[in-house]
Amino acid sequence: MKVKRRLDYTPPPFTISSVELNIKLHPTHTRVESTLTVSRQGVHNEPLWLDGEGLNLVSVKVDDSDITAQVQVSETGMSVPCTQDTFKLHIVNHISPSTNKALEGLYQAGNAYCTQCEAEGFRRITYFTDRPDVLAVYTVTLSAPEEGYPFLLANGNKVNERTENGERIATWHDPFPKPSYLFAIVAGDFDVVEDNYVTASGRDVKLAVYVDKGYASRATFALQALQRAMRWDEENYGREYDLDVYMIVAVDFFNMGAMENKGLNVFNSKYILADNATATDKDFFNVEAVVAHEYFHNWTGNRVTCRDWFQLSLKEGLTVFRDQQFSADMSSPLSTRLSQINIMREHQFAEDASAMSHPIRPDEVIEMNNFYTVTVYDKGAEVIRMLHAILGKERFRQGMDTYFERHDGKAVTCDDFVDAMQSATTTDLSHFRRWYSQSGTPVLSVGKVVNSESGEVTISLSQHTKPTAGQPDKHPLTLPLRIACYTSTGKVLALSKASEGIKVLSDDLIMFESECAELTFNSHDINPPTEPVVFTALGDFSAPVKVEQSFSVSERSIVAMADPDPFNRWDALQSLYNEGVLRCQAGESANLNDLFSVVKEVITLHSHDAHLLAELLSVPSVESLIQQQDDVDPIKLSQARAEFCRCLAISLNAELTAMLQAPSASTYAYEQEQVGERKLRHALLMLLSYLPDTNAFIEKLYQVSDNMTDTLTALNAAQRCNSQTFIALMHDFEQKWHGDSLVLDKWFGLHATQPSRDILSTLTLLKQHPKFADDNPNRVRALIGSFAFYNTEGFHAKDGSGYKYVTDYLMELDKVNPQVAARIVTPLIQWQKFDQAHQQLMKTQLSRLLNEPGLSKDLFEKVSKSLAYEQAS
Ligand code: B3K
Ligand code: ZN
Repeated sequence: MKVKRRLDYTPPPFTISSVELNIKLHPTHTRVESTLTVSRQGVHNEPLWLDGEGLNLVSVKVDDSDITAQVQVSETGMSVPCTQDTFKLHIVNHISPSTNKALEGLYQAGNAYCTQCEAEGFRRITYFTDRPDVLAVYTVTLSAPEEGYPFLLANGNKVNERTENGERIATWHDPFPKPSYLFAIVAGDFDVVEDNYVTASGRDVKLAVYVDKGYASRATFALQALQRAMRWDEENYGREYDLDVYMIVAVDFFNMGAMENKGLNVFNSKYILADNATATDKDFFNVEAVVAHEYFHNWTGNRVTCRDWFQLSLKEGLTVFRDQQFSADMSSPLSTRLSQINIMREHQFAEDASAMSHPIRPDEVIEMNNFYTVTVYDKGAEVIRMLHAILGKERFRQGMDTYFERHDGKAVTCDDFVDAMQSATTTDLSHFRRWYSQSGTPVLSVGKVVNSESGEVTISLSQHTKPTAGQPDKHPLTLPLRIACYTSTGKVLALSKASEGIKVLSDDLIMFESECAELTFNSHDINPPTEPVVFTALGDFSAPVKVEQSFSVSERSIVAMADPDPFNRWDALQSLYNEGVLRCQAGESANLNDLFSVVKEVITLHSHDAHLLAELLSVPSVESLIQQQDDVDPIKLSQARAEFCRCLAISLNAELTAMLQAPSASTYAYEQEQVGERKLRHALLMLLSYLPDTNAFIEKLYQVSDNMTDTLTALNAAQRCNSQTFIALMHDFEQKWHGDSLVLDKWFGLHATQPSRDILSTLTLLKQHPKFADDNPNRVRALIGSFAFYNTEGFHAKDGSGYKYVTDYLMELDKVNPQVAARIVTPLIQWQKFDQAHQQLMKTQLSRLLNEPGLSKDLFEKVSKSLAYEQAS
């Protein structure tokens, strides 16, 4: 299959400055009439190439002459002979939205029509130069039966609406030139929640959220989140909204989270609908974050867009960074940061260790949809965060202002972005740019020598990145390190010397750019041998790296108690837990008391802060533990983790039980104090559920809970604690919520992650559930996705049955929705970390997939890379 390469970029031979679309909606015969204003760029005689897939072409005219017979049509597009330099091209084609189950282009979601064009979906609607550096002004006329389609929506501002012979006809005009991937239309009947927003400069903007009938009350939180995001972007980045109306439509059938189409976002209903009875605290958090993310794209993505898809992180990494800043301002900054770090450690490090490892700006792509990854998004955001640390808040803002000034209305590259940042600082960023081209997770090794005579503390730093798929040679990267050196009583040592390879940016921030280097700290009035000194290098997880540093248990205890940085304090306990799991794996579960006494001390110190306590009491997930080891037997690891949790719960039973409280009398609200209380209850129960006598509390919690967070805490705990209780509560839950698809997804997910011996029969039964459907991505992700990603013992079963089950399903799903299939295959291609036996079983299934006739590009790219990596490694 065809590989596209970043370095092959050439500017488009033709541009299209305006597009007029006339779309007459019909389930199987939607008629699309398109009039394009085309201009040749430069001097050449090439024909005009237009992308088009799955289209039924009716006619083509250049200006007024019919050239249908002269065009050459293939499966991927058409070639149009043309002699003029500027001309109008008139195309008519048909498409069938009701049979479009891949959910790319125009499709039906329930009774409504909607579109998804990023990355390359516009070519499934009509013929076009479907690449992000062709920016055009769109005028769109939609028509559909008056009955059933009271709302006809498109990008921009509505300029006309009328009815004619039972048809509704609406015309929209978007004055901002945009790439085709931001095009959207929606038609259907909805409940609408409306409000307005007055921008900083006094312009009145109409806001509207469209949801399924009967769901209006679940849309108000999203609308308010939008208003908060609009204000925040004005206050923090000086960015205002630019159209007269901002619309969000929520649909139940959607391949991912949401889409930032200009003025007309389309969302997975999961990230819009939220009320006190059905949404968890995490759901509220996610709704606010995703609404903000799509809104922030209006500047970082829409006004300034990507030149080509290899530059995706230009808009995604930056917009994720912006939504992370926003979320930290709206909720608990520490929990927000820790959940981002967990995503990096559980998922991004895993991707970087696999055959799909790629730089945040990839070099080669077969199917672009495969590159909406944790690397491009989350590591991309970490790269922006590093720039933010290096430049500091003010200069970073200056750099952003320059970026917008220089590039508004243009399609640009990651290099253009770094150039704008460089203009705001005297710190040389040329070495930093390597983060855009080098893949893999660097390992930072830290050593410490204390000279008892001089009192000097010498820290040695070195960095190394293992070869990754397609990149055998690695170079040192620029690592901004937030450092601290202090004694057990909290006395801070001053940095006195930094060797070559290090730039000191401030008292606690350095840039480490070489393979190895040294720092020297002066201990003046303290006496290191008697007062132990510790050094930490990665406050706030200041670079996306793994750290290797030998810490004794007592040094970790000092860090957990005294480090100035909350991430370091949390991480010190995480590494103690990691060590505890390792000891359990080695059969030493009787030897954990030294660890537990540190945990006790730390939680006593922080007993007043529920948010922090909840984080401190969370044992690293199996997924993040896997990234700390090689040659992993996932079943043994999962059992060792469970054993560790059980021992921890026994040892801390008194403390944990004392902190465990039933929900307070106040009714549920998504507000931070309550969120902290529920989060702590969850963390405590996740440990105490290893002890059988917690069952009564779990049942009680389920009965008294007035909110989805506590209800799910009870179900999660029951899943671990007592299978009879779990079955009974799940039955009750289904009775209550079977009519509510978002809540029902949680129920499917809980079934899929249960540690049961006959999990595969459970899955088979659930696939036959009347509410399960292969063409509903949320359902498929809830059942099969949750199993593959999070049911360690089921998915990695020794006999390979879990792998086979998922593979069999993917073969079917690939025919319906290749994008979703290619997401769910992720855990299967990440075999590198496992022992030989598991690797072999995983590869056997990957080979079966690769041999499947008619495999999609999406699965082919991931599976073939994964198997080819085997030969190379
Ligand atoms: N830009 C979209 C993602 C599109 C994914 C295409 N397969 C959502 C977002 O990141 O905001
Ligand atoms: Zn995005």
